[in-house]
Amino acid sequence: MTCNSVYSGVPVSPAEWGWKDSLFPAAFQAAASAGCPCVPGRIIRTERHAYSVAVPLFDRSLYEAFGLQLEEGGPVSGIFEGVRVSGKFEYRSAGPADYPATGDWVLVEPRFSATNPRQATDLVIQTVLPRFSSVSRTGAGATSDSQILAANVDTLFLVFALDGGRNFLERLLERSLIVARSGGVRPCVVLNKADLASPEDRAAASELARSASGSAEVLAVSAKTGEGIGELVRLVRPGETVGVLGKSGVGKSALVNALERIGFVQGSEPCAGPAAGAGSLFDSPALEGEVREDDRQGRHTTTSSRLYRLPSGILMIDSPGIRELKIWGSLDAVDETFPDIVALAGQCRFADCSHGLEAGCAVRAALESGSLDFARFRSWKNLEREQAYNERRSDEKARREHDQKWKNISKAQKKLRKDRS
Ligand SMILES: Nc1nc2c(ncn2[C@@H]2O[C@H](COP(=O)(O)OP(=O)(O)OP(=O)(O)O)[C@@H](O)[C@H]2O)c(=O)[nH]1
Ligand SMILES: [Mg+2]
Ligand SMILES: [Zn+2]
Repeated sequence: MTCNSVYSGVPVSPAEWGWKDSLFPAAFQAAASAGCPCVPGRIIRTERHAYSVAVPLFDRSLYEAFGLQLEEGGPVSGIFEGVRVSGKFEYRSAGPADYPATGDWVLVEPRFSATNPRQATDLVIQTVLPRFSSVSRTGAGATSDSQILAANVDTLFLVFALDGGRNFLERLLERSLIVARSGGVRPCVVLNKADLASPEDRAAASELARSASGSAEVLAVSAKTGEGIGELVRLVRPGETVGVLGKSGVGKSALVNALERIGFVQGSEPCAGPAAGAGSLFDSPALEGEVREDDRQGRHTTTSSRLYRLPSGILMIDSPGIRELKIWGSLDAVDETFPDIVALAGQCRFADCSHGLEAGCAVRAALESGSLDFARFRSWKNLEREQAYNERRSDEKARREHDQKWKNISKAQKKLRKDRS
């Protein structure tokens, strides 16, 4: 199969695709263990098992170190579509979480044209570089059944809609904060559709969100009128990757488009249209859907995650809406989201207090005095229980998968020996 380079030779630097120099050592190591001449590229779109990969231009010395012979025409670069993983990759993978996700850095091996050795006609994905962060909607991260919405994300917009429907829920906010924090991503709460809310409702939702979010920023914005979008852009630096998490219809894709329209790099004059070359929205804006009139729920318009390079230099990954957040993060991330309760629990007389009927329980005292909201306490209890269960389950599963992988390898080796003899 041949894949097409859509913007071949567009001179976009690695940093403009969100590359961090801390990834170099991992890339070298992966290239050495893959034993092939490879270049790093970033997954910008995932469509079943075909990927779109942006391959930036690295310094010449990098290609030489990777063992890639360069012709006069220079190294491979551009946006490639329909890229697949190698057979070896498939053989080694235990499950979906091992496969590339949008935002991943991968090592791709270029295959050159027989008639023109300078022209790469095909790319094959050999390795996924270790993720520095991820937004995962199921599974405890380490196991193969977790579904990764976006990888290598710096900031995650937790998007809610102030449209009077059930689109701003404290409980969902708590879960979303845990998803961000356990994935190693900085959360930022975005209350969208502020144009549809009365000033009172807006102030009340902002206040509620602030008290639940701790140190995370909270902004009320409107993707429709553009209100607050400037402030949102200023929270992120060019070259950073932003993900979005929220229910269908809250306006995640509309936010991507609103940020696209803003079109300026911080501290500089607004520029006209998309940045030159390797297009921001390289063929179309993010698709926006309708919401149902009765309950304001969306229709799952966005069906797969996709990375956009915006004129402001920000990289944005638009993701499908979440139906329910069965988050599986870490217990640490739960604690970080409920610092008030953790502090109270620290004052209980017994270290293993279950905050039931024990004497000297500071949590129960706070509940009785009304200084701690009962719904918040119940939510914390449930999340702690859920997390503890998931952590146990994931440890077990990781062990089973490890065993299975080795069983497969030894089976394959046995067969190989038999075939040879
Ligand atoms: N009034 C108003 N409407 C908005 C705003 N943002 C988005 N919308 C509308 O809300 C609808 C849903 O927006 P989308 O951007 O498709 O929502 P989404 O979160 O991407 O939904 P999925 O892709 O299904 O997960 C569209 O009709 C948008 O035009 C806003 O700030 N104000
Ligand atoms: Mg969408
Ligand atoms: Zn207690």
